[in-house]
Amino acid sequence: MGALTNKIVFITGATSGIGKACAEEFAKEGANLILSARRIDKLNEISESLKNKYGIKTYSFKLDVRNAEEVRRTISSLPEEWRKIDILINNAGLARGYSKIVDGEISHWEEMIDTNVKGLLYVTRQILPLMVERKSGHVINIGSTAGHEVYPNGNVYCATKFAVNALTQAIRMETIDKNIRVTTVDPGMVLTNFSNVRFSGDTERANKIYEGVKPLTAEDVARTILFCATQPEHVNISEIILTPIQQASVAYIHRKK
Ligand code: NDP
Ligand code: 8X3
Repeated sequence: MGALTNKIVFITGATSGIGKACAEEFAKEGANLILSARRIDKLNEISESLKNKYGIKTYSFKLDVRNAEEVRRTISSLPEEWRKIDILINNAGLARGYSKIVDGEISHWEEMIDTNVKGLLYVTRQILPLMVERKSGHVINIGSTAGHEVYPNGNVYCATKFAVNALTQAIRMETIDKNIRVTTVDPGMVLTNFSNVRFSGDTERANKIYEGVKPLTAEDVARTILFCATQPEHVNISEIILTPIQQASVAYIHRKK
């Protein structure tokens, strides 16, 4: 028996990086998984592999968290046996671009705000009522050190992660009498596809971000998320900030030559 046997965990953005690593870590503990993201082929591959490896159940579907109607339709039509969601991991997110506001691309701002803030809200709006009804559940948002400190050229991405931090606090207060746990896990530099997405496939620029640093791995973050999810039921971890040992703040980084 794993620590989460028979629990249902819903993960957004499960095709890559932290979301994918969470799927693996939670499957190891016996959780049944609802996996969502836009790339359905990749999602199905991950889902099949976890079922075979850990003997868990999975339910996967294509979901773009930016589309409020798609979020409403897909979640409201979950089969009955999948509606008792114990843990929601609001992970889907991205940074796009790295410019000063004076030079900013409006489409980049919209993509980040629509995904990181509005997408998180749309998904939470559908799943939180199910938790409130059952007086049980755990919402885990993936924030960032960028939700605590701003850095030049990070502007809108940072603003979205500050918003995640604010929304986490709001959900926590608003469900205080509903026996629901609410957590934000806020990593610094993690080696995933994040920087490739930020620089729209310019791998040279993306790789420079990690020059001389040993970044966190997606598995490091997933294990931290699992830690939050496996505490005794009366314990709420509000916030965890984790960074590589070489990173003391978003922009204060010791790079080995
Ligand atoms: P990845 O790019 O590796 O993974 C991002 C995941 O989000 C993918 O599975 C992607 O799936 C999904 N996603 C993106 N947009 C959407 C969308 N509109 N709808 C549904 N799913 C979407 O990056 P990370 O794993 O690093 O990022 C995960 C989270 O961690 C993000 O919220 C990010 O801000 C946060 N974070 C990352 C850090 C880092 O340094 N890497 C540090 C701190 C926080 P698909 O494309 O298939 O839809
Ligand atoms: C990602 C970390 O420092 O690139 O959330 O903004 S950073």
